[in-house]
Amino acid sequence: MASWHKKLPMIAVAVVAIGAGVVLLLPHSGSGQAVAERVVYVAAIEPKGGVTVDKEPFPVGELPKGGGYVKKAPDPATGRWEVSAYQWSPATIVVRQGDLVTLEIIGINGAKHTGYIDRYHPNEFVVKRGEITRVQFTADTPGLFKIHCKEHEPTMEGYLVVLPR
Ligand SMILES: [Cu+2]
Repeated sequence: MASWHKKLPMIAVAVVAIGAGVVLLLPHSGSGQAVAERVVYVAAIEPKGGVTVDKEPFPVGELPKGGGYVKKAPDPATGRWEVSAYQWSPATIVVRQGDLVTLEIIGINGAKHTGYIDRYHPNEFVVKRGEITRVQFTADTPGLFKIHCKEHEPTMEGYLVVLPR
């Protein structure tokens, strides 16, 4: 965590020595709430449903392209068909302006996800199944910012919501 602070020069961290002790002061907002270090646990998931054609006919309509939607035609042997959609879970992440944010992302479904976040993490990061990818940034600007996955558009799209202080 010590190296974490070194990466954040815009956060004015004042160290004040009082007597023999040292007190670490984080900046405060007008509302009196201190800047927080937030760890948000995120998963790359693929909710799936399936049924056999004797119970529900296979829907013939096309789903939007991009890799996010997956529909498997009925298995000739069993008659079972399946549908799924890739998602970030949670898809909406809410933090406050000034927060030091770590997204700890686990890959559960899908071999690989190439993600990026508008403004806050334009450089791509990769999430692999069974591995954790950590994405860190300081939420310095309020607003809504999309969280993308290049392999699974349009469904694997989330929002980072940065609330103003
Ligand atoms: Cu993906």
